[in-house]
Amino acid sequence: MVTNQSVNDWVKEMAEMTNPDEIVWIDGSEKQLDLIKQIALETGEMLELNQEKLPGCLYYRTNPKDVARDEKRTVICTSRREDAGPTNNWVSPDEMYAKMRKLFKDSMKGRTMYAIPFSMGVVGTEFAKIGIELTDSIYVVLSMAIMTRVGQEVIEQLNHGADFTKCLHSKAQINEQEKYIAHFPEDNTIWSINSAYGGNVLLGKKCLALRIGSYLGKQEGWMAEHMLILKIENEAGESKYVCGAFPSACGKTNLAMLTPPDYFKKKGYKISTVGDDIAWLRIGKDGRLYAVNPENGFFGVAPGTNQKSNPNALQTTKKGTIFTNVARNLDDNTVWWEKLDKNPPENGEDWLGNPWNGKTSSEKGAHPNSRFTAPAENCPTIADEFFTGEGVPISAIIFGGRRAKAEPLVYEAKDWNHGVFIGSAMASETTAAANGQVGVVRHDPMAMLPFCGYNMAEYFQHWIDMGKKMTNPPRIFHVNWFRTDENDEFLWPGFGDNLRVILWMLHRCKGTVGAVETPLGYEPKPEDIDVEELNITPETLEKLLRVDKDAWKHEIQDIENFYSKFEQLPKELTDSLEELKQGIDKL
Ligand code: SAT
Ligand code: MN
Repeated sequence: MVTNQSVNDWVKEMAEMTNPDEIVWIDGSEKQLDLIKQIALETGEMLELNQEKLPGCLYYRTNPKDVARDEKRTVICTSRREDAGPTNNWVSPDEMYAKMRKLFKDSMKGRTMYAIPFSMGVVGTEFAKIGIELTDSIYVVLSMAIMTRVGQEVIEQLNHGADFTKCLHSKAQINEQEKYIAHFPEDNTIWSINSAYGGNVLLGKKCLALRIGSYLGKQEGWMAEHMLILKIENEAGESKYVCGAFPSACGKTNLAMLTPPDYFKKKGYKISTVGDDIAWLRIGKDGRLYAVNPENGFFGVAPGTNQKSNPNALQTTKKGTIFTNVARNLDDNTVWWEKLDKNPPENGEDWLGNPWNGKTSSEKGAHPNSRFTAPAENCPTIADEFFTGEGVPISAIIFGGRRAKAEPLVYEAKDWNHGVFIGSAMASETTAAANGQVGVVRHDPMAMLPFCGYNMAEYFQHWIDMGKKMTNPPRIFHVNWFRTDENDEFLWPGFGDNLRVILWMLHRCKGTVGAVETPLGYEPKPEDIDVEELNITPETLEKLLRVDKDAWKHEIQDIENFYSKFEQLPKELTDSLEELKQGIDKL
């Protein structure tokens, strides 16, 4: 029972506005979640999948116009416009509250309001933050129960007076004209309406853990980042941890669950997964940076996930998973998506619910941004440290994007501030994870463009300030697994072989290999990347590492254009840009 008066007052106020038939507090018990699941099955909101092959798994379909994050409808509501900055949509809090109150009025009439007490991070740890999401969607309840830590322990924290983020969601009418995902950082509040797609409605994830989280991190001296966290154990049994920031749908889940090539496996290398999407980072007493994954599950892109690309992710989805907007095999009531295997169902149903023959149809069965929502504990490679929530010391931060040209396979920043510059200047081809055109290059600093909850110039400054506070900061690297040749073929095999590049980074951290200085930063000497048992020619490696003068002249112009959005950028960044320009000119 919730005895915290401010919680009860707030829930009452929200219920008066949205007018649900009843309010149900989620206690996180299996019994209650099962009951709620039964309701979803009875109303047809969700479907049960083959319980022998996929025990505890459910199927869900969103409205066809509601299949991805909607950046145009995502707003940051701060009193002053400049606090949201030039990269966010801004509306004043008063105006947005007024507009949304009208939309929320009676939006839950005839429905149940579920109150979900949740924690991002292991309850009670230094890193953890609490939220309550009020929602009229069972899909949200069941998904939040996978993605966050839900229930009694959180209620106890609240009853002890813990601060919490006030999250309100109503699917309302799923009216795309009136869809809003609004953040009120000054009030620690998130309101989302007229969507039922994960990124817009699982408010603990991008909304709290990144947008509100980044704002809180700036105030409180920590960082909320769009990063995977990976553990690497070497042949001597030593463990190292790295974080990687990549835009949505650029392979973070695959990198986080990487399977080492046989050659490294035989030598005793082992990879474990701490997180695949979000990292919260704090400086430890020893002056190093420590990371936790605040989530409790994976909300991964289904298409492209297969036994070869990511067997661990596939295994993770075999029980207790919700599949959204994938195709169904009606013969055995299982799921299918593009590139799962070479055996699409003949008697299938596509993500829209239409009859679909995967053998003959030229249409896609699954939506390109179809997803699995799977418990982290299912993951065969999940790291022990995930469960303690204590924070792992980070040796290296990796920035990367999806870039056919220009960006080399890997380079290392000269120092922390130069690394901040590299992160601020990174760009990537857009993917199906957000509404809009796919495949256009856009600047996405630190992969946080859609997720930074305040002015990005101040966010860059925060990065620089954090660097000053660390006596032993992580080294910073930039990677590009996606560079192509003249025939548009990928030059680098990617997936498990990315370990080879990460091992070079760890050698750099230890100081056991040298490097070549380029205008971009330090690149590997080709012989220092271990390509044993990999079929790659020295010419290909050379192409992967080449700094192309003309391409970089364009790149610099693009960075200048992007930077011109900001009124004031940290001098450290503009100095680095100037230095890069001079270096490229001299090539
Ligand atoms: O849809 S989510 O924002 O949760 C996933 C992503 O786009 O990174
Ligand atoms: Mn993401």
